[in-house]
Amino acid sequence: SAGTEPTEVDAVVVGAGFAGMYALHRLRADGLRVRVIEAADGVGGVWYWNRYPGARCDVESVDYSYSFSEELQQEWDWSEKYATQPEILRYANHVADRFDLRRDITFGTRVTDIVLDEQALRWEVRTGSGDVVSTRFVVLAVGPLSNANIPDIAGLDSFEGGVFHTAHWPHEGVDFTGKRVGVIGTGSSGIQTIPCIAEQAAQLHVFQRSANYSVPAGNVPLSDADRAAQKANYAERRRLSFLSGGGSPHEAHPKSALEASEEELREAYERRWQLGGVLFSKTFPDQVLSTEANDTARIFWEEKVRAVIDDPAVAELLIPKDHAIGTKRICTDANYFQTYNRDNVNLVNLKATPIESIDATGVQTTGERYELDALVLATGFDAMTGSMDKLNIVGRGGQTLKQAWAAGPQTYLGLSVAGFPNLFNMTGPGSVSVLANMVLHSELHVNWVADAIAHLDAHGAAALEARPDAVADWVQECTDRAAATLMPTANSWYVGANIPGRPRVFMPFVGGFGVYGQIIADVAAAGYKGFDVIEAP
Ligand code: NA7
Repeated sequence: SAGTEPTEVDAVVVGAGFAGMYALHRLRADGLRVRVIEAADGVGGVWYWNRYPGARCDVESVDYSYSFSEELQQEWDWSEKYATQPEILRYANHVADRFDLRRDITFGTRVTDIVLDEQALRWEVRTGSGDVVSTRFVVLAVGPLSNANIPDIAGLDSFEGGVFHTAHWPHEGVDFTGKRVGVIGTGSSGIQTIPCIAEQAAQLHVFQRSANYSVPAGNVPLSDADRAAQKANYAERRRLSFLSGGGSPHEAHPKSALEASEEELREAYERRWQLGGVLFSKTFPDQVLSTEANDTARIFWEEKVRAVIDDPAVAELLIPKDHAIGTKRICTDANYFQTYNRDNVNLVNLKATPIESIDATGVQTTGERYELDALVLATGFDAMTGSMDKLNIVGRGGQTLKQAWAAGPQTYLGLSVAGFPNLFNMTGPGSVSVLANMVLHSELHVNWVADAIAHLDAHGAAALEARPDAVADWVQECTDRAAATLMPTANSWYVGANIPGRPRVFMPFVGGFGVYGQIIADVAAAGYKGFDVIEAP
């Protein structure tokens, strides 16, 4: 509560998801006074909010978990290869209890303003509850996929059935039994939830704007023997993960897709298909580097998907025509495409007949009208920068972060912004971010920041601030690396294409998690090259 909160701290952490929780643990262990401010009533970030039926991680549980504590790794038992949302949330709560995190977290409170005092080099953090905290460091751990995108559709507010965004799902759940349900959106969230809702609802209409690539998730329960093997091998697995492209151990085929024979291609894709999971899009090392290589995966995928859909006309609509496979995050599913064989499921092609309006009882497209009792918005997020834009972050000269990023996010290493000393951003634009395992990425970032703070203190320095030239170089490097791939060619949320008015900039660093980790470590080892280390005022 406001009364018991310290008004002077060393670090304010915004958000108590995986990055924020570890930031608290690590910085507190380093002797800092830390205050975490979290809008939700509990820890877990995206796993607190995204409670829709079918919500599950697409990174293996053994990887999508903290590595910082060997005791934690050994004592926690994952029940499935890919954990469900409730299990991940239980894990987050377990971590909060085990490391006594809650006493330094203010829940149910939203940060509104973060304003620099340029003379003192301190930040004033204000919250919606009227709290004011003065701090030396700010760690933004708000998450790249946390600001829900509510589509701008005429009449949406007038709908009298329930409207449920996947990222704001009611805690008590929703019973669709006997109901006529509409789902708008066929990204990862839609593709996970549609098969579950189809089993319950009387009738399900799926409103699809763009078809998406999805592969079988390949989830399986873990046996005691599986868990024992994982626990015995953690050290090596983590070592490989921190060197890997995406934060989980993976070895691509030794050949380029263009060098491989027809038989080798088929064998490799089939093996990945049977295993399941997002690594299908990394079967060959060059799959997103050229259209020719990409086509080998796309053709295999199409054949697999057409084979399980009864109606060829429906199959045609479900096959993407507008982007290369893997250039939007590939989705993983359990019987998604088969769901369209059900009598109670209907696919509405919004490309042919866009939604005109919504009223009290249904959705009107330019083609037909659909009477509905409930509407699910699986419409995603104002990704990467959306949650930071909602904060009034004011740096040097009264410039806001939003102004500084008007032409797209401008960071050095994804960690720091010129004009915003001692403000660090976790897993956002300019870092590998959503292209990697976010738990290990969070650890990497937090450890880097904690080491940087220790460096400042060891040298009696006040602040670390990215230099404008280093920012310009980093933005260029991220752009160049992306341009050497097919990744920026898709209208994805990686380039902000899903939000009207966003500048088109490819935001994540595509060079790989291991490479990125080495780059930021080298910068630190070189005495924070590219940063100004500012003396005490
Ligand atoms: P996504 O992947 O952004 O998917 C959102 C879906 O909603 C996508 O199919 C969109 O179509 C659709 N959408 C968005 N706005 C509209 C409007 N106005 N009308 C119709 N359809 C719309 O979000 P998810 O939550 O599924 O997944 C986000 C990430 O979370 C995922 O990649 C994982 O990393 C975890 P579009 O493709 O834009 O035509």
